[in-house]
Amino acid sequence: MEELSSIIEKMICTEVAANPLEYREPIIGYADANDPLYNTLDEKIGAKQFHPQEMLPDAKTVIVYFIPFPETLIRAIRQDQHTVPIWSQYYDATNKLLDKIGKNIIKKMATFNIKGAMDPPTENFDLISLTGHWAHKASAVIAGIGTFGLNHLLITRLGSAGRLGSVVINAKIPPTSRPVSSYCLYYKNGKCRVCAEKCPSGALTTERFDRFRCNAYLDGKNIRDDQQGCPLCSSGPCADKGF
Ligand code: B12
Ligand code: SF4
Ligand code: SF4
Repeated sequence: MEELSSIIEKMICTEVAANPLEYREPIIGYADANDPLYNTLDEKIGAKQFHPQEMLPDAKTVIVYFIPFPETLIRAIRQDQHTVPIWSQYYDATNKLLDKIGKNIIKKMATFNIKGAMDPPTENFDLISLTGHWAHKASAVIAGIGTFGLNHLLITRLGSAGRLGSVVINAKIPPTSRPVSSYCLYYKNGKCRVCAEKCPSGALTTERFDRFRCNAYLDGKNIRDDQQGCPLCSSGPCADKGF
């Protein structure tokens, strides 16, 4: 039988290519559901996180997929405007695409008698603490498809401008390896602070990320559909590549 990883990768790439919006090539990785890093997340994140086995009792693998936004979008967000309609358009459309991909992976796995479970790409967080119980970024870091940047986003080899999802399954796929050093220039050599300098709300500095301040800014700004989100911390040199 064809390798499970190759079936999953073909499915994700086909879904992304068939989408009316353009994207770059998805990055797909696998975390061992028993990776000891999962036991450290409550402390690192400061809120109770689901272990993969709380998502699916006999979880063995977490599939993570990052869908990088296209160069046209990255050129638009680098113009430093606070409202970028293409960012809003991709924000909504990519959430739907990620949800569809996750549900299709679970359906496909069922044809091999494999169980799957997932959480939606977003809207799965507590509105008071502004923290989710299943953080896709944490699984992406454990699967090695990227590292955290000063912008508090996942930076992959194709950058941080993109969105990601994850699915837990009860079949074993060999885990992908983790990069040896950070993809962020600030963590690499201290030579970049662009995301913090661009942040219009003051939420992001070299010392901290104040999610309440970021959220208050987003709430105040996102009045119309074409104003959703803020692209500025996704628009630095790591928007389209990791270092
Ligand atoms: C709640 C939430 C928000 C809240 C609060 C953000 C927050 N708490 O971080 C608000 C509304 C403010 C927000 C804003 C944005 N969000 Co948001 N958000 C989420 C959500 C639902 C949960 C995030 C969460 O709980 N994070 C907690 C932890 C993981 O994040 P953290 O505190 O930054 O992690 C630090 C430490 O805890 C530690 N750490 C955490 N885990 C681990 C694991 C290991 C192994 C290690 C070593 C360290 C470590 O290091 C991290 C960096 O210092 C996720 C979807 C999801 N369920 O995953 C999307 C998500 C994180 N958001 C996303 C995006 C794109 C945005 C915005 C750009 C939206 C916009 N403006 O248009 C901004 C960016 C703000 C920023 N610079 O981070 C994307 C991230 C894409 C990417 N490339 O990383 C996600 C994954 C949605 C998606 N499906 O793609 N978001
Ligand atoms: S803009 Fe620079 S400092 Fe900020 S996350 Fe990207 S590489 Fe790191
Ligand atoms: S999304 Fe905007 S306000 Fe929030 S941290 Fe990023 S740049 Fe700052």
